[in-house]
Parts: sequence; structure tokens; C-alpha cells
Amino acid sequence: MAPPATALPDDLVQTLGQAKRVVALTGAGVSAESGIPTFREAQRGLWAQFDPMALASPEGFAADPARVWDWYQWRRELIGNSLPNPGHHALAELAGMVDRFCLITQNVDGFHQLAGSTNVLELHGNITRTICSRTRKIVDPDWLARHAGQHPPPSPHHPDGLCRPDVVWFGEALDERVLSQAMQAASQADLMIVAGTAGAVYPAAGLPALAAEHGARTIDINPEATAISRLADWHLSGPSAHWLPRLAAALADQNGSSP
Ligand code: BV8
Repeated sequence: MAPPATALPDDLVQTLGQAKRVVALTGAGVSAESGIPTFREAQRGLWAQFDPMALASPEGFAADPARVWDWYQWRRELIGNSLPNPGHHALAELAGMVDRFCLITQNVDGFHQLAGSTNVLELHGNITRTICSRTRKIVDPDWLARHAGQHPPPSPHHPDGLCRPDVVWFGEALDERVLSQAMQAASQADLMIVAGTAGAVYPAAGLPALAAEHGARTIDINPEATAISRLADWHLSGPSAHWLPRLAAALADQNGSSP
């Protein structure tokens, strides 16, 4: 594959410099350069034989709690041994250079916060938190440590509960407050930067169209063309760790500051 271009279109740079309300929507692709496999990529090793969509579902957990728990434990360890990449850091830098910035992510790895982003809207939850499968109350890490040999550990909050990750599974509703904040931000944006998402998972995938319907210009960053890139005003073909730092540098140049 040819290396991605490096120059940003002039009209994109001008729009970026004039934007007052910027919203970013990220997907699994922004963590790819941190070594975290995306949902569409074949899972690795032991997990290559399983469909992530089946594992990330209440039905999958009900059918085989141990298998789903172990898959999340494998992902937690992979995430724990990985770091945010320049794409995550660039989004944190961009937030400091615009009047209003809102970061919405489909990802559950917490890398945006590790890279310094604040007020991140985690549409699909966060894999590092554990909840009770019946009450959805948070389970303390020391309970997990005391029951590390059980897959999954029983819940401390309900006699029939099990420990599960605090993520939104397919078929489960998103947190209403988080979703309405994301929809409000998208409908008020004058620029939406979409990075690393196939745009296949709803309702997250509907946010770029919502922003465009309310007059936002949209940039899509993805090595592949997707339904979102076809809607976008600009499609920057290539990795987010390549393009997001270039957006931050271009804005810093316009503001006369270093990112
Ligand atoms: C709900 C947490 C309702 C778990 C995840 C409307 C229409 C159609 C279907 C539906 C609909 N509404 C609801 C549905 C059903 C379903 C859905 O959307 N199904 C799809 C598959 C058709 N949605 C739901 O079930 C949602 N719930 O709507 O509930 C409801 C209401 C009331 C009561 C009950 C129910 C819940 C969806 C949330 C699922 N949970 N994650 C976990 O992580 O284990 S989603 C999961 O998939 C991840 O969060 C991940 O982010 C996401 C996949 O999307 P992407 O982020 O795009 O990742 P993907 O791998 O697909 O693509 C990566 C992209 O990156 C690619 O394009 C690739 O080219 C690109 N890339 C690769 N490398 C790079 C790169 N880009 C940049 N740089 C790189 N280096």
C-alpha cells in the first residue's frame, strides 16, 4: 500500500482554523497503532476462532460466562501492556486549541484519558471497570483480586450475580445521559473529526450524519473508505496516528503556537 499523503487540503486547514465547536468521534482504529486489534480484524491466537460480536453480547455471556470473562481478561492484559499512540495525544492537544471540544469514543480501552483527554464521552463503557451482572453496581478491584481464581468471580452485590466488564454489549442500551450528551455535541458542532471507525455500529455510527445535518463539515480519517468517508467533506486516507498529529500541528501553526 502506498504511503499516505502528508499534505492537508488548504480548505480543510482553513475550516479547522475557523472552527469554534469541534467534536471528535473515534473507533477501534485509533487504538490499532497501540497494538490493540480492531473488531473487524481477526482476533489473535486463542480468540481467532470466536466472533467478537457474539462474545460481546448478553447472550454470549449467558451461554458461557467463563469464555467471555477470559476474553475480557485477555483484552484487559493487552491494554494494560499497551500505551496510547500519537493519535490519542494529538486529540488531547487539539482540545486545548479550540473554543469548545468534545471527544466521543466507541472504544473501551481508556487510552484517550491516559493521553490527557478530559470529559471523554465513552459511548460503550470502559473495560477497566467491573460491574455486577444483576445490579450493575461497580465491583472493587480488591474483590476481584480475592476471587482471581474464579472465571468469572461471583458478584459481591447479588447472590445470583456474576462479575462482568462495564461495557455496553450488542443488544444492550447505551447510557442515556452519555448518548444524549454525544448527540447534543454532534448537533451543535461546526466541525466533526471522525477517526478509526468502520461506521457500522449504531447509534454511534449515526453521529456524523447528525452533525452534517446540522451544518457541520466532517473529516474522516481511515485507511479504508467507509460509509462515513463517503459522507465526509474530506477523507484522509491513512492511519490516525499519521493524520491526527498533522491536524494538531496545522492548527498550532495557525494559532502561532507549538502543539
Ligand atoms: C443499542 C463494547 C438498543 C463491547 C461495543 C440501528 C441500525 C442497525 C443496527 C442497530 C441499530 N441500533 C442498534 C443496532 C444493533 C447494534 C448494531 O449497531 N449492530 C451493528 C453491528 C449492525 N447496536 C447495538 O446493539 C447497540 N445497542 O442500540 O441498543 C437498545 C435500546 C433499548 C434497549 C435495548 C437495546 C450497542 C452497540 C455497542 C456494542 N459494543 N463495544 C466491547 O468492546 O467488547 S461496539 C465495538 O464495536 C467496539 O466499541 C468498537 O469500537 C466497535 C466497532 O466499531 P469500530 O470502532 O468501527 O471498529 P471496527 O473494528 O469495526 O473498525 C475499525 C475501523 O478502523 C476500520 O474501518 C478500519 O479501516 C479502521 N482502522 C484500522 N486501522 C486504523 C484504522 N483507522 C485509523 N487508523 C488506523 N491505524
